[in-house]
Amino acid sequence: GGNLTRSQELHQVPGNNGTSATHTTTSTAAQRTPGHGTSRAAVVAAGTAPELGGQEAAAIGTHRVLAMDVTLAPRDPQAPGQFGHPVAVPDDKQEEAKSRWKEGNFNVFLSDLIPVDRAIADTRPAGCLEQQVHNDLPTTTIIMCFVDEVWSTLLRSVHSVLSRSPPHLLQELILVDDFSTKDYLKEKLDAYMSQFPKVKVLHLRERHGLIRARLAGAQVARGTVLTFLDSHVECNVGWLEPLLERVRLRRARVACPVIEVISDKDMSYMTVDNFQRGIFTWPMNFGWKQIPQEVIEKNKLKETDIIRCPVMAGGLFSIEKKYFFELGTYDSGLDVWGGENMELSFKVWMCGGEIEIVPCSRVGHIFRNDNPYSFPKDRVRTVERNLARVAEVWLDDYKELFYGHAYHLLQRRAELGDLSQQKELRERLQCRSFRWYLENVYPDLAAPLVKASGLLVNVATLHGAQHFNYTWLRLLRHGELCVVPMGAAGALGLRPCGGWESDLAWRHSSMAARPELVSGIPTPHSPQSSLPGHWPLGACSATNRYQQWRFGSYH
Ligand code: LR7
Ligand code: MN
Repeated sequence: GGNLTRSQELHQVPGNNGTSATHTTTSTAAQRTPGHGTSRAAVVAAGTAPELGGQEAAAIGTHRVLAMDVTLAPRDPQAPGQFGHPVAVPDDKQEEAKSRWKEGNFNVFLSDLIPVDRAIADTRPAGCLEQQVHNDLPTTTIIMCFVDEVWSTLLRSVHSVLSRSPPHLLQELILVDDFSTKDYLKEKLDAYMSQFPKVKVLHLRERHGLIRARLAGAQVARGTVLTFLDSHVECNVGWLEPLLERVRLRRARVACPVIEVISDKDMSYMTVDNFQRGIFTWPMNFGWKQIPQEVIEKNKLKETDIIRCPVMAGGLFSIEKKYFFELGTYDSGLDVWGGENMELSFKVWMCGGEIEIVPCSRVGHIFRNDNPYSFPKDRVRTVERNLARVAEVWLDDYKELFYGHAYHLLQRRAELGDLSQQKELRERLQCRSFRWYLENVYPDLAAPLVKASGLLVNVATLHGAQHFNYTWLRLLRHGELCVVPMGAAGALGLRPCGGWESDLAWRHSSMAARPELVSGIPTPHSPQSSLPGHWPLGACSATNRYQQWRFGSYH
């Protein structure tokens, strides 16, 4: 939900009968954020699989990706939604469809209408058909957690795995029922799944939340690789082998499929633009970012090239089981939903691994505007707390940027719980700094350690004061000293900044866009000297030019 909506140019896949393409365009906050800094995306976009050619291929044994597919001969070619085509709700069913929407926050009526084993168009780039994978790929356990998932949607997810994964690679599919309340997800689900020997249903006896539910699945998994999926997906043709191939080639690697879009409105299967990286913007909002055209051209990137990502979306990925446990899995202090993708992404990169999107692996996912299940505690607070835990453990000094963009969380640091185990883990794994991550993995993220700096000038008097840094924690900082109100008269002085006390904070608004309108720093009634000194404080006023200050530069 929320900022996690996959939104970008969406292209309806032409079906077998040549249906013309429709285009939907939406945009994310992340995309609307103007790009900062240089576009050195090439650094993170390069790095294709070493192709196995000639001799090596012969020695190890490789084959083309097996296209386990029902697309060519679907059971019922005339059924609605077949081939991933859009479906319309009949006029006389509009009310019903509308009333059922909230069962899953997508068009549940249509999901029930289309076959659970429908065909979808093979959306892989053409070059994928020629690619080779090893004969001895590792096996995988697929872990699909759900709470109150829509019946037909859950079944379609399961069928897509079973019918499009080579059986010898599928160790098992574990459905982790995170204490669902719906009756059909109890005996009826067990009975249905009993026809598939590889499917296991694990009913949790209390709500674990997605993060701990995944761990419950991981504990009992027997495959070499864990592959996590959401419970409203459709795996596309040949989706599994390219993921396992990447993990086989390097174990310290998380391989993600391209996440395509199953429309929440008409259930059509839509492909997405190529060359998208998983990124985040402050304060740690996940998003997608297109690799700039010039970078694509300069590096002659092909549609089939592996794309290295600063962060992953979180729901769909393969990771070697042993490696996942070496990394300490997820921080089990994370609650219910959210932020775990950031945690694992930082951990993987900073502790020596890498995260990639594998264009020859494609899985559709129903994107919806809101979670259809309830949160044990407040949703926003839960996610915010999770993100703050991640910031505290992984961001070093850059956590100030996180708090600067989510300032209200500064007051809630006491709620974060014990972080010592996570910090110890980071020590033990000898992980790199966040600065290293920024420089090497995500160089195009704007991450200035202070908001503004330089000569602080009063707009009314044009009086230039000392050089100050205005920090994300809103301190007016000069080296180790901070500007503070002093004495009863409310004049200013300098004092050691100390830790994270917020009583030293100064409000300074509308900075970057129109620096001449900055305001909020102290009211000087009788301006006489440089800061600090005789600048008595007064109530904030939008018009008092003595309260308006400008820094030398804004970052
Ligand atoms: O308490 C819960 N218990 C669960 O078992 C809450 C959720 N779940 C299940 C749920 O039924 C679903 O199958 O966990 C899965 C993920 O929950 P969603 O579908 O509500 O999440 P999402 O798709 O909105 O959000 C994305 O971010 C989440 C953050 O924690 C998870 O990492 C999701 O897996 C992730 N989904 C994807 O990456 C798919 C692409 C979306 C994007 C971007
Ligand atoms: Mn989902």
